Amino acid sequence: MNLAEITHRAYFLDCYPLDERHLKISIQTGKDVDEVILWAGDPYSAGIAENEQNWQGERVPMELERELAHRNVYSAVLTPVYRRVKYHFEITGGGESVCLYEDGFVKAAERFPADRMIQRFIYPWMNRADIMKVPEWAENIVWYQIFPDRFCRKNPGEKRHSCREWACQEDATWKEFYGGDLAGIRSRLAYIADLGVGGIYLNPILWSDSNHRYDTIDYHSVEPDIGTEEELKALITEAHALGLRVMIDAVFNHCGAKCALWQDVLEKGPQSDYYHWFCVNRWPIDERTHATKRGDYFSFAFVDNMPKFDTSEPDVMEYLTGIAKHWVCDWKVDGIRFDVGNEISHAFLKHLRLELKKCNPKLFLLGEIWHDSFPWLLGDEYDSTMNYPFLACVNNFWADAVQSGMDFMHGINQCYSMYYEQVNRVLFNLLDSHDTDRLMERCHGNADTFLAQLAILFTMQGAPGIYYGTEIGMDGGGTKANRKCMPWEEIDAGSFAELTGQVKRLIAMRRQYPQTRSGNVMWDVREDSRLLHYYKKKEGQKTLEVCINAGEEPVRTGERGLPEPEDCLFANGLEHGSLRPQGVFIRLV
Ligand code: ARE
Repeated sequence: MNLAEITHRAYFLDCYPLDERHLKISIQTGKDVDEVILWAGDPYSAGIAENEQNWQGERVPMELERELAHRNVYSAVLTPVYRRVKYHFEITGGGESVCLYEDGFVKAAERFPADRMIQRFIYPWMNRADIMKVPEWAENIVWYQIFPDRFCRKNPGEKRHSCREWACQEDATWKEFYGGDLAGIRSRLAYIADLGVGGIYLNPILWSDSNHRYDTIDYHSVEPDIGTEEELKALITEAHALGLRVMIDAVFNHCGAKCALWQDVLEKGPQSDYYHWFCVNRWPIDERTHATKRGDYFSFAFVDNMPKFDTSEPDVMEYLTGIAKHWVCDWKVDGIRFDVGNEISHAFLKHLRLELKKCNPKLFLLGEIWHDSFPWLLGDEYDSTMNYPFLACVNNFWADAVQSGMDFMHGINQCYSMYYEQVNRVLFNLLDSHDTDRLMERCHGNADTFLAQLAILFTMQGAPGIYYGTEIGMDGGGTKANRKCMPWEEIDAGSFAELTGQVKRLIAMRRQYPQTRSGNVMWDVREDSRLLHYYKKKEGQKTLEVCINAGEEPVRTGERGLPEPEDCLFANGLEHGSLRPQGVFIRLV
């Protein structure tokens, strides 16, 4: 056995409470391990000053929970009577057995000399306050993301910005306005609810400089071009009446250059009361050239007109906390998505969570982080993250035809091995957003592939989100064309009814069958096949089978018992005895 591939460290992902009674213990090993036994028991079972050599735990066989590309994850769930546990592992592979203690490996057969000091792993106490809790409502939701400028325009009146004629344009750059507004969204709430989604995620809605509104001018005002604070509060009330949650976008990493806070700094320099609110490195700032590239001050990326807050500053923390409290206590938002969520200080996020959860203990806090988000998901900051690794895993499987179904399984298992189970239940899984090519664009207009990928999205654990227009197969690549206007005339004429019907069927299946939301996946995939075949299990429920033919050839009944379409919860590309390439079926077995 390659001992270097065996890793465990008591705490964090390897040993943590699922709730007040259950403690999950995991260990990662190489592929050369056949069995892992957990020896677990109470640290004080034989009294306080006991002889470690004589300590006896109980023998707990560990389950092979997830197979990753080069590692395996074994786990067990304990219910320690006294809320504490001491343990070590006995690992067997290749005909040898070793024990792993906190201070290293020992050959299992060896007996310790009486005077040797050893240290087993210990989880000292399962304190309630330390157990990660996420809003239960967020576990069963499907999100619908709306880019306000492009969703629906209702108020024809004059706007701050001149708006282009509402049309589904290819070249809708990030500088042009089309005038989508809150009244427009309100007028389409029934349409949104009819999709079967359970929540709306609104891209920024505060007074800003651009059509994406990630360059905030005034944190206290709704963007006048889209409506008033009263209209926003009415939208939230009406959404709640339809059973829709509302999550808004917090741009707390930076503001827009026209924000009065930054303007005061530009005018007064170090004499400004807000000079320390930002990351200014030298003064005066030469605004004519790329000041941030030269380092005069820091901004989002090198975007000069997005000066970066110093979120380590208590004044900044208090200011932004007050803004967010208003959204939670007065606007009654259900969730907040944090833009550039990985650059806001942990200190601020810890403070913010404590303050906001006092206002609403069931508030959902989502970080926009494109990579491993674990440091922000320990239970004292975000509840969840935008699961871009999931998007990449699905995208790369189709983009790289060499990948097998087993490669895909390893990729998905990796996504779910990164966080606590509590987080996995509310992961914001997505296949596109306003920052990426649209799903239909990446599927090159192939509706079969598009539906196959949505079938994965809606049968994996987490809180899946679709980007507005997904339901009509809207395409568009890059941040110019991925934010087109919704073609309401065509939608209302039923031009997209068939595809929208398929998407609605997947969402309805998601809501009706808890197996789709379960984390218990049994894979049936091979290294020499691109067939994606897995089973979703949920105690007390029939097993859900998902089968996607991502290969080039049809799958015939001879190779694998294929159902008839009418016997499936969802089927696309399934004819009698054949599942065509990019075809999918989902059924109960
Ligand atoms: C626009 C154009 C860009 C152009 C830029 C120049 O889209 O192509 O280069 O202008 O100024 C908002 C707008 C964007 C706009 C941007 C800057 O929506 O359209 O760009 O402002 O003006 C990283 C961050 C992530 C960030 C993305 C964009 O980690 O937080 O970059 N996403 C948020 C929002 C954006 C928003 C901003 C931040 C700024 O969701 O919509 O942009 O407030 C890899 C990396 C990621 C990286 C990702 C995308 O995966 O790992 O870290 O995300 O690529 O680049």
